[in-house]
Amino acid sequence: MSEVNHYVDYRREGGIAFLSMCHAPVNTLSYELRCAIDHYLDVAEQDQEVKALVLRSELSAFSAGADISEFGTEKSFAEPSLPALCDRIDRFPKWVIAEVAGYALGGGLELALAADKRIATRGSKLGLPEVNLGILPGAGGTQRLPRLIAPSLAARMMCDGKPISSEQALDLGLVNALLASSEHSEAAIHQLLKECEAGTPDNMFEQDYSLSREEETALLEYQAQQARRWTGLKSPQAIIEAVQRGMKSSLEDALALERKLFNDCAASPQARALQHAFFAEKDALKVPGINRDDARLAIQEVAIIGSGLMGCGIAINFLLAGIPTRLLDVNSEALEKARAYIQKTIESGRDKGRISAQICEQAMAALSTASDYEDIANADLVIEAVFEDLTVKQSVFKELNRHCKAEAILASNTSTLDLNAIADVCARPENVIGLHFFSPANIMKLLEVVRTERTSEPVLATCLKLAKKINKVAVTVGVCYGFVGNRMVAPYSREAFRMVLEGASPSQVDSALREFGMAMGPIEMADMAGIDVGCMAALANQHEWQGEESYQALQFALREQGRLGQKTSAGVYRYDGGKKQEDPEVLALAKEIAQSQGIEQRNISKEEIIQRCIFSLANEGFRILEEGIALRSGDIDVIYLNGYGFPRWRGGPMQYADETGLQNVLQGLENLQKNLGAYGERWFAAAPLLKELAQANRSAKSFSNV
Ligand code: T1G
Repeated sequence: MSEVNHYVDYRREGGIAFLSMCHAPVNTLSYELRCAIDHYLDVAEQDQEVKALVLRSELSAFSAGADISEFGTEKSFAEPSLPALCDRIDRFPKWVIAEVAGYALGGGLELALAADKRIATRGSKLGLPEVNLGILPGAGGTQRLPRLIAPSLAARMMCDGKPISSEQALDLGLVNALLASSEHSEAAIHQLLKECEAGTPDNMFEQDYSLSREEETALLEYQAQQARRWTGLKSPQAIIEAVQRGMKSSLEDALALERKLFNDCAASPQARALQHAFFAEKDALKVPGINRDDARLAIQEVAIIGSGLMGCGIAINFLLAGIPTRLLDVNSEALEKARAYIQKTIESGRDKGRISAQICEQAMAALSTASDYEDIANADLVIEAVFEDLTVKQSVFKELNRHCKAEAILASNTSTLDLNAIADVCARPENVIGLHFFSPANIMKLLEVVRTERTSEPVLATCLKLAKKINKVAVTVGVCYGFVGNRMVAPYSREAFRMVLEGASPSQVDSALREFGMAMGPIEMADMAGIDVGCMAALANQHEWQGEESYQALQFALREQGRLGQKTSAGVYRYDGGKKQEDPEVLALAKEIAQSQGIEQRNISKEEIIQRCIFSLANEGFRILEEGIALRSGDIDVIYLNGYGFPRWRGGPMQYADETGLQNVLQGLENLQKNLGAYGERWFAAAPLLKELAQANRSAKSFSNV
């Protein structure tokens, strides 16, 4: 007999019932799918012919877990809830085998853990990634996994949130058999059932478990090792508690503990932030009128103009994706250095186990160099990564115009300049786009894809599709000075340097922002990027700060002294032997500048430091939204999470503003405007869109340019 509904295909062959989930695209365990599974569990339980049940998928993946879009709605826990479904499978009176193909994640793996046996196709992935969403496995995973494999390894798997391969799962005893492919499952299933014949189906509720001293020690040692990485995070600690206490309790009590810990985490701002980040990264790829799958332009050869650090980093992305890449530079010595740098970087990835030897070999074979524009005439995509000067870039594009084939995509890696002005010198401006990589370009995930007024849809679609191929998180933005990321970092950095003039020490500013969760403080970031680079950007953007020299004065003074940051072992900080130290000379210089500008020095609280920097960041984000430079607030968050070290568990500057409440952000800006005299008057005027949304009691997320 066989029945199909939208969610499950059910059939019985002899004594074995096959319950195949078919809820496209990834079998998320929505309320409807849970009801269908529950219904066919009834059918299998009542059918006397059925001796065993196989839980599998008709799709390429077993299941992506609970439906995250249901979170916060009553559907999420409407019966049959996922925990109840797993408990039912655990107690099921007949043998249950889970057949995993593709991946079983979150609640999907928890369903499989509740089965008596698990078989998996080679290359499939099994994981409990809930920690990445600010929660923990909430359908028995924190209790069944440590009852199937070593508890300390189970905790590590849940706290890392990364899936393991089916081969690793076999080694750990998490799966009972591996399949070459799902076509071969019948034989494995019959073999497993034969082994089970003598026994009765497992029921974890009726078995005793304990946590050995060694395992508890290993668990606590792991927790101690991770303390720094888990700063600000709730759910990893909750997982450790769930395993440590749950393993000393009956499964019934342990599941009740899991439920309590899950609800605590699920109600936290960081769960909202991490789930926001998950969907924001998916939404960022949705650009009106653009379908990545429509990307008609095949990119089979890439050329990079400029063999500096950025050019090499960009090239490595394409080489590792197996795309032939030619590095062009007029200086042959620079090309040799570049080739050596690229080889060293890729081989170091291989030696650290991040890249296979085969990928490493293919990558180096795909690299070529050239010194003449004629040599890149056949490139499908050319990315210019030369000196950040508009005239220089325009001259490069004139050459590209002359030598590249008509359909070639011509991209600039500029981080601030006017791409419309670059497109103006091209015969085919519709082929011009910005691909703003972040240094180091082979490491940083973020790619700002900058569309000019004339960039064509096929060119944009091709670049978005290519971004996924080179494993980048792409966000489509419009043209303005600094696009989104760098434009917002200007006021953020302005406040940091201004507060040093007002009496805060650089390390006070940086440690306040690090404590907030930023990967680096704004001042140490300026030292890393180069004080001269900051000054150059300021001069290029002079219209923004004309007549307000205060906050740039310290950087220009340092540049005059040749203190350019880490690269000269002295910038705002000193770097003697690489160790960063506060420099009294800089504090004295800041005081002198403050006096010359009539700025009264005072103690500045950590709260003020954070508010002035982060509210300035968000305020600029609202201006960017109202100008249509970014499509949605989530796009801005994705940029800050993936390119500027903003803490993921806060969701991004716009999510932070929403979590703070826009009225509170508005009130904060108004207070700063009032309390900081003429400077505050000038720089803390709230963006009109922020005012509008705050007064309408709306969120940044509720606004969209889509
Ligand atoms: N819930 C809702 N939608 C999901 C989803 C999920 N769990 N997983 C994927 N999608 C959507 C995604 O937004 C996209 O939608 C489409 O499916 C294709 O995904 C109780 C509580 C599974 C590895 O954290 O990691 O179980 O954009 O483009 O690149 O303990 O999606 O097409 O409209 O990403 O092949 C735990 C999250 C949930 C897995 C597939 N599970 N998903 O990657 O396709 S919490 C996760 C992923 C839980 C239990 C707890 C990836 C993927 P759209 P995609 P992909």
